Formats: sequence, C-alpha cells, structure tokens
Amino acid sequence: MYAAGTDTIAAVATAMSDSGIGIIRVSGDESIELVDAVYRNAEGNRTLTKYDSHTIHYGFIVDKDETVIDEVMVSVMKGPKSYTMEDTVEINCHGGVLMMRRILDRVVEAGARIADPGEFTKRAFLNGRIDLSEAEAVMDIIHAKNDFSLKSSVKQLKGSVSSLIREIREDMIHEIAFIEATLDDPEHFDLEAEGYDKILLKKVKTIKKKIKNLIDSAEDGRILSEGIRTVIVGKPNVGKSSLLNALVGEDRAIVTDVAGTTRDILEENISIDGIVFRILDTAGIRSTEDIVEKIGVDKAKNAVEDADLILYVADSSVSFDENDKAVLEMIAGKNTIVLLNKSDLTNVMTEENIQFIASYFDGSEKNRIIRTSMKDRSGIDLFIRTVKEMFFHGDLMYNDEVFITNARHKEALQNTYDSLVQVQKSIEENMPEDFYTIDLMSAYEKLGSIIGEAVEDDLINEIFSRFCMGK
Ligand SMILES: Nc1nc2c(ncn2[C@@H]2O[C@H](COP(=O)(O)OP(=O)(O)OP(=O)(O)O)[C@@H](O)[C@H]2O)c(=O)[nH]1
Ligand SMILES: [Mg+2]
Repeated sequence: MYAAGTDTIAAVATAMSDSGIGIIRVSGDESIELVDAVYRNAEGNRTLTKYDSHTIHYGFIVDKDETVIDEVMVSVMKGPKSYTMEDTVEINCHGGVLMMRRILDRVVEAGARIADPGEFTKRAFLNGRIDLSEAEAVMDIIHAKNDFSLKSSVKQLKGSVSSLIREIREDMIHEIAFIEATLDDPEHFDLEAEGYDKILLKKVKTIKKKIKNLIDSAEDGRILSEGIRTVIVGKPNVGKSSLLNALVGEDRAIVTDVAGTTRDILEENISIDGIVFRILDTAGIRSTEDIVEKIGVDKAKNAVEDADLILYVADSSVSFDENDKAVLEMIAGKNTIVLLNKSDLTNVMTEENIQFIASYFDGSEKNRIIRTSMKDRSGIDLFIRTVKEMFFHGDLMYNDEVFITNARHKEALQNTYDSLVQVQKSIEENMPEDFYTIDLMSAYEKLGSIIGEAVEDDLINEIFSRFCMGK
C-alpha cells in the first residue's frame, strides 16, 4: 500500500474571509508538541501535551516573545481516532483573515509545513480510514450546490458506492480464483466437461447487468446534481422570457411587446420541487437581417444541440406560421414540452396546427402539449408534473438509490463493462480458459480503481490536488 508522510502539516481549514471563528488544523506525529510550543493555558503554562484525547481547552497563542496573539480554544485529537488517523490539533481562533494567517505562520515557525490542497483527506485515504470514492465524496460535499448532490455525496462518504463495488469485485475474484485453481490442477478438473462455461457465462452476464445499471444511473445522477439543461425556444414575442421569469419567480429577463426583445442567451439555475433546472432563455427564431438578432438566433440553435429538455413556446393567440415550422425543424426528435401560451387570450390555434406540432415528436409526446398563461400562471403546475414524469417516472427516488455522480467512476465502469464484454466473447467462442481470467482480471482492476485499489500514484495526486486548502 501507500506510505503516508509523517511530517506535520498545517492549514487554515475555514474560509479565508472574515468570519466569527477561524480554524487552523494541524496534523502529524508532532502536531501536539508543535502547537504546545505556541499555546499557553489561562495561567500562562505549556500544558497541551498533558491533555487527554478529544478534549478542548481555553488559552492563548503567543508570539516568540510571549506576547499574546489571540485568545483561542484548542482541541486535541490523538490518532487513530481523528480525521487523518494522525495526532491532530485544531486551533479555534477569531476568524479574521489576518489573524488566521498570523497563527498559521506561528505554527509553521514552530516546525509545521503548509499542507497541500486536499492533503488532510489524502492522509485519511493513505492511512486507510476511507477509500478513494469516499475521499472524493468529501470534495463533492464541499462543492454540492443542491440537496440532491449533498445527499448523494454524504451517502457516498458513508460507503454506498464502495460497498456496491466491493460486492461485485468479490464475485469476480471468486470466479478468477476458481478458474486459476482448476488450470493449476487439470487432472482433477475439466472446466468444459463440468459445464462450468455455461455457469460462468451466466455469472458474467449478471455482473455486466449490474455494471450497466450503475452506468445508467450516472445519467440520472448528472441530471439531478447539475440540473436539467433546459432551453426555451420559439418564434419572437410568444412569451419565452415571461416563462423564464415565471419559473425564476422574479423579473430576470426583459419582457416587452416588441418582437425580438431577447438577443443574447440568458442562463438561470432554478430549483422547483427538488428538481434543478439550468434554464436558458433564447432569442426568438425568425429569419432576420438584423445582425445582432441573427447571432442570437444562431446561439439559440447551438443551445438546442446539447439540451436535455426543450420548452417550445407557441403563442395560441396568433396564427401558426413559417417561423413556428422553422423552430419545429430545429428541435425535431428532442425531449420537448410544448407550451401553448397566452391561453388567457382568444385561441386561434387549430386542431390541425396541434396535430402538425405533434407530428414532429413520437406519439407519446402528444400529451406533452400544455396550455399555459404567463399572465395568470396557469399550466405551470402541470408543466412541473410533466417534467417529473419525463425524467424520473413521476418519482424522485433518490432517497435509497445509489447514483454514480463522478465522471471518473463512470469511465471506470465503462472500461469494466468493455472487459466483461470480452470475457463473454471468449466464453461464447470457446477460447482457452486462461483468456477468461485475463479479461476478468482486467475488469476487476478497472472496477477497483473507483475505490482506489491499485491506483497509480499520479492519479491519487491528481484527485487530491483538486481539493481546497485545509481539507
Ligand atoms: N396575455 C398574455 N400575454 C403574455 C403572456 N406571456 C407573455 N405575454 C406578453 O407577450 C409579450 C412578449 O413576451 P416575452 O416574454 O418578451 O416574449 P419572448 O418570447 O421572450 O419574445 P422575444 O424575446 O422577442 O423573442 C409581452 O408583452 C408579454 O407581457 C401570456 O400568457 N398572456
Ligand atoms: Mg425574450
């Protein structure tokens, strides 16, 4: 395994901005002695090395000449029961940026080294307290931007992803060991004669299915954590910007009765009923000579390409025309909800028009046509229900499901899957048994990279360097 560095590291663990309390975290073999050199208790004595583990103490950090730098609370946590599994001291000081720097400097003067970003968590990993996917979850928790990300990262930290991966790997190694053992003893075992090939094939297929489910969960995971990439399109003046404003709940986009009001793309992140939308309002689509508007129309077309969801807004109070057709051409085949807006005004949209719109999507899309009015907010609830139906089959089930939310994990799963395809092929083509173990072993290793088994040092360094200071 890896050997963790034993030198003592220090960093400001809280945000580097003025706040009530700042924490300087110190970890390593000499952390307690080292902070002892700069800490004095209420009576002015050096007492830190005498304290029990997991206790917190009032006192002062002092300068070389014994003048007081700050009044502090210092907690002592002896390894292995600490975040890093090493002796750790945390100094709670007043949270001014200058103060935190001074105390950190003082600890460094006493012999600590400034920690690299993520180094505390890296030590927790290298010392074996958490595995790699759990360490990555720490970073995801810090960066979580919404409830789903937070919940799923906390679950990952508690080992939800790791235990699934370990289970699947156990199945694999069991088969590998069995094949290896029989290959070593051909006189007693004949794999083919025993019908083992068929049994193995079945097992490989089951494992493949599990891996596939995890890969698929990554798509839902991405949508839940990053948000549904939603693009509002339609011809000018139909109420696209009004829809954005209604969803955001405030006047973010300029709305006027002049067609061609929106020129550039406006992006907003909103959360409705636990669903996060990254929502883009675009320029109305029409053929135009206006150069600025033209650029806006091109941008809208680009945005449509990588959208998860299109909101096609049509104005039911004006006649359906060539511009609407141009929009439909642009979004054909995409996940679309059609909003027939301005339903508070007299409807001029014919049944034929609606049939025509529906013909651009498959049959199921038909019930995704919703009448709305941004004036009286009608149809918005139905719209939200429709989104849930489309993306989550009506339910947001993320309470007990495990989602893959990390791109590195997804790639490792894909590689594992590819190796399993090879195993299946070798069995089906009656290749020699040692072919099975080579690919099965490679699948086993690729899957192991998720939890940090047999991961190259470079990869480890790369992962932890993305952390923030003090974590
Ligand atoms: N009566 C009524 N008016 C609406 C409704 N939605 C929008 N409007 C009005 O329609 C006009 C155009 O609205 P916008 O939201 O700017 O339309 P847009 O599609 O963003 O227009 P462009 O940016 O020019 O493409 C404004 O005067 C809105 O107040 C609605 O549901 N009912
Ligand atoms: Mg607009």
